[in-house]
Amino acid sequence: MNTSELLAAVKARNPNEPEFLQAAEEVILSIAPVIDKNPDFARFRILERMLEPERMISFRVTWLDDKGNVQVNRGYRVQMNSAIGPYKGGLRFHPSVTPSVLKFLAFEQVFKNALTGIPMGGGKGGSDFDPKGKSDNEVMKFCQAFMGELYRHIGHRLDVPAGDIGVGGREVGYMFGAYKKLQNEFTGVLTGKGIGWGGSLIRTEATGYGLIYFAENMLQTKNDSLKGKVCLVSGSGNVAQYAIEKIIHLGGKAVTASDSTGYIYDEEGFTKEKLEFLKDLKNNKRGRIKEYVEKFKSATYKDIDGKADSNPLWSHKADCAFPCATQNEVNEKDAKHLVKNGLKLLAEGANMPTTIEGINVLIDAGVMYAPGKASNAGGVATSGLEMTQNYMGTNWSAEEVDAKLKHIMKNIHDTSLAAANEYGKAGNYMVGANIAGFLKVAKAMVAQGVI
Ligand code: NDP
Ligand code: 2IT
Repeated sequence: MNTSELLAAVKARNPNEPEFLQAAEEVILSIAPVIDKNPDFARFRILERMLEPERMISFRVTWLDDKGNVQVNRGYRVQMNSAIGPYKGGLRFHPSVTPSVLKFLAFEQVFKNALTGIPMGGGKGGSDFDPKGKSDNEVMKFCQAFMGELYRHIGHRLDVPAGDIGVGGREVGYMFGAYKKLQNEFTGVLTGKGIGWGGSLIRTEATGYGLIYFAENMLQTKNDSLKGKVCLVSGSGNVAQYAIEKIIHLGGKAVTASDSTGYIYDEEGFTKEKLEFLKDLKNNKRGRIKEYVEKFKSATYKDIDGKADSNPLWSHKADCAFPCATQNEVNEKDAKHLVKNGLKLLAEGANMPTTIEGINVLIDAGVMYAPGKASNAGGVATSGLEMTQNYMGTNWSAEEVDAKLKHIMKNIHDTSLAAANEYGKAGNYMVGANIAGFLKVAKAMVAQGVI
């Protein structure tokens, strides 16, 4: 099958799955020269097999809300690929969760996890449950009902879920408690656990910190750094918060943050004090980003209309952009605004936040562009370090974990650049990350035979 035949076959086989097809197309186009060079990969139909989940579980989740009403949600786990290790990847609780969204996330996770150098396969799961506006009790009831089915399909050597949108420390705690009770064993079956019961220091910070380490590595290739750079950040959850924190540490200026209703622009930039306010607002009070401008008068707030043809957050002048909210939040028009304003670098904290058209605009304009599967891999890499600590029955210090994280991000950066170079696409981190991730998994699949 040549590339266009494969693309057509994947489209025909996965109708109504736009997100999955978007992620698949990007990879298929990047990998074509690798397949041409390695006839075994075509003969063993490696890419076709990677595009098919090894197993996909879908289940009903029934629970009682605070008023005593019965609620019904859908739960899923996509076990995409286990060639190089147990399935590994987060759980997303958001009303927009569909099989297409989870398949795209699981597919990207396979490449991302391979890039970390830690033996982890790829998976993803979640539910259309919306934690927003729910009481703690309702979130606990839902998590227990969700784990009431999921526990049969996971295990510390089989499939190790973690957090993603709508799933943070609170949800991981409730799910871990439910798993432990049902399975009657204490193992590292989830990552992102609390410190003191198997969690790793720096896991909370890891995705945001790793993203900014990666960006710093990119800038260093041009003898540049984040110091003094004006940065646009979207989102205000786990990834955005720690991206902003590391931007501050490295002397950059983060001027925006957002949630699904709007964004703030603070010309003076985030300080430690402002960031603490944001963390408390989002993590403890579970409030809206709008409240930031009531406290800090240097900032302005604007609604974001999800249906508009561009997002005003990306129309501000900046050197660097870090989308850290969700998929397809930077489209072609947004990318053009960024380029017109002199953007130097865009590194993805979220998974697939830039559309294919948006990526093309950035790359054609010479903007340094890092795909999420490389630049946000610090989260899952540190989950891998959490698994290792759990297997060993030990805890590493924050300094040790942070040093390992930095080292892993540098490795991913260098490996992606080297692969891009080797295939005649110098400086193209997207093609490089796809090729390097693919090669590792593909070689394992060839070695393990037709299964
Ligand atoms: P959180 O739930 O902590 O935060 C998500 C943020 O994005 C919130 O500010 C949320 O706003 C906003 N958001 C969510 N959905 C939408 C939407 N449809 N439109 C606009 N804004 C939205 O999630 P994380 O920070 O963990 O995840 C953010 C991104 O990073 C995701 O793409 C995730 O897959 C990716 N990622 C996460 C990793 C992790 O370790 N957590 C690792 C690697 C990638 P609101 O408060 O209104 O919902
Ligand atoms: O998208 C991701 O890499 C995550 N949500 C983190 C997954 C993990 O297993 O830590």
